[in-house]
Order: sequence, then C-alpha cells, then structure tokens
Amino acid sequence: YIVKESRFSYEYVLKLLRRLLKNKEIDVLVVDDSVTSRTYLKQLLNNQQLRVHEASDGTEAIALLQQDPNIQLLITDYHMPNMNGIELVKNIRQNTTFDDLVIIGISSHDTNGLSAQFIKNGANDFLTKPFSNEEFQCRVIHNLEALENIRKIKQAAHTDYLTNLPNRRYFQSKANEILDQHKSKPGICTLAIIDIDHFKRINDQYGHDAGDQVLIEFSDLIAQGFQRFTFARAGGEEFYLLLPGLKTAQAIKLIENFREMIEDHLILLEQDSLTITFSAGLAGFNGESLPELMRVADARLYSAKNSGRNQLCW
Ligand code: GH3
Ligand code: MG
Ligand code: MG
Ligand code: MG
Repeated sequence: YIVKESRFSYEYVLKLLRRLLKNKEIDVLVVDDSVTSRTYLKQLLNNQQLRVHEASDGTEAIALLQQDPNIQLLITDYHMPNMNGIELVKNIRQNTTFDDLVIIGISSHDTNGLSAQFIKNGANDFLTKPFSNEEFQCRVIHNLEALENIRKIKQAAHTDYLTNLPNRRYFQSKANEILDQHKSKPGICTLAIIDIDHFKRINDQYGHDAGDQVLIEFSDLIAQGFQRFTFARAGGEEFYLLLPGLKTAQAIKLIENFREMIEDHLILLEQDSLTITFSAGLAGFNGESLPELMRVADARLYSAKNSGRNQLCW
C-alpha cells in the first residue's frame, strides 16, 4: 500500500533523518497483523539507524513496550484481530505520556473518521493508506524531532544555566517525591543546605567571571561527591542536598568529609588560585512538609555562619 516514489525526494528525506539522528540509535515498534506490511515498514525504517521491533497484535505490542523502555516510537495498523489500533493506543496512553513515546496510527482509506479517532485516543499523528515512502519518512522525522524538542525543553527547565546542576524547580518536585516515600520511615532522610562562605569577597577580589568559575567547579565537586543523591543549585552560592536512606549521623559524616575535602581543594583561575569553604545546616526528616524541613535546615545554616563558618550545624 505504499506508493513508489522518485529517487530524489526519497534520498532527500533520508538525509534529513540522518541529520536528526546523528549517532543515536532509536528503537521503533511496528504493530501490524500483516507480515508483508510489517516487512515493508521495517525496511523503510531500517534504512537509517532506527532499530525496528515487530509485533503482530496489540497484546504482543504491550508486552514488548513493557520489556523495552527504549522504544520511542510506535507505529500501529488499525485493522488487527482481538484489539484494533485505536484500542491499543488508548490502552498504551493509560501509562505513557507524549514525552515517553510517539505513536503514529495507520488507517485504511479514512471514511469513518479513523484518523480523528487515533488522535483523540492519544496518537500523535496518523497516516492514511495508501501513502508514499516520502510521506511516511516525513511523519517519522517530524514526530521524532518534536519528541526531542519536548525533552530538550524539559531538560532545560530542570537545569541551572551556569553550573548545569539540577535547579531548584527540579529539586522541589524530586524532594517532595522522596519525602512522600519516606513518610512512614522517619529518621532516615536528611536535608542539607550548603552555602559558600564569603563568596562576595571572591567576586570583589577576583571578578565576577572568576566567581562563576568557582561556582562551576564547586558544582562539579558536589555532583561527583553526591552522585547517588538528589542535589541542586538553589540560586547564588547556595545548594540543596537530600540524602534519603541516611540517618542524620551518617549524613553528617558524609558532608563533613566533603567539607574537609573542599577546604583543601585548590581552585585554579587563569592568574590566581584560591580555596573556599562552606557552611551547612542539616535537618532530619520526620514527616514534616518540605518547606518546614527547609526552614529548620536554613536556621541551622544561619547558626553555622554565626559560629564562625566552615562548619556544619544540625
Ligand atoms: P556568607 O558567608 O555569609 O554566605 O557570605 P557571602 O558573601 O557568601 O554571602 P552574600 O549573600 O553576602 O553574597 C553572595 C554573593 O554571591 C553576592 C552575589 O553577587 C554573588 N552571586 C550570586 N550569584 C552569582 C553568580 O551566579 N555568579 C557570581 N559570580 N556571583 C554570584
Ligand atoms: Mg491489519
Ligand atoms: Mg555565602
Ligand atoms: Mg547565600
């Protein structure tokens, strides 16, 4: 059911696809009860780095999706035994979002508004048979590109522009999720607020660009030192750290080690080198809300500053 096409336009589409994919491998699932159709679509998709999986009905497709979370695009026929394409889409959309998976429905000649039904039930796009190779490839590229853009926007919204650390917005949603899981397990989740000491002096003495460089290097050290945990740049020279699974005593030990490492760590600037210190306030979670926990940690950070800085307070 796919119309043959002039070589020129087909090559053009493939070039676009190559540019989009670069070196990434993308997994695609083709769902169709007809072996001939599946084989044809597979051939088209295989032409580039699209790795094709096949399912001959809805049940098989759902099982494959659960096994392989790397599948990013699903292309489904409408007419299939047991479960038609629209029922399949409806079923899949109960637990996948538009930034998890792209779905393209394929319907035969659109007399009963099948294409609209596909979209209403959660497909991103549809094709009506017969379609050309070029049209098929364009829809695939267009939808994969849209998926990539959604992911980029989401990533940017969660990332601090200077340091590339997760930002406060990300931290808040992630921390709420973690605290929720620890509601019935008090005493084994600790929040810390970390603030670099006398950071203003670094800006004053070495310039704002040097200050930025210090923030970037400090952030990299946080990311390395606490990679198992949830952390963020809260803003300025302040950082949040959530340590689930650790009692306050264990969290103190870990952050104290980090404090000792930082005070000895030489930061190299273009002309100079310097060392920094930080202060931290810790609060053990006992079922309170995130803002309440933050207030406790913040008050302790204030105490650490007032007691001479370069220390932890809990
Ligand atoms: P304290 O020990 O009490 O925390 O003193 P401090 O100087 O670290 O704290 P203060 O809040 O007085 O100053 C923070 C400074 O951080 C002021 C601000 O200009 C600077 N700052 C905030 N964000 C950035 C940034 O992105 N880049 C640079 N270079 N400086 C920043
Ligand atoms: Mg069919
Ligand atoms: Mg400070
Ligand atoms: Mg500060």
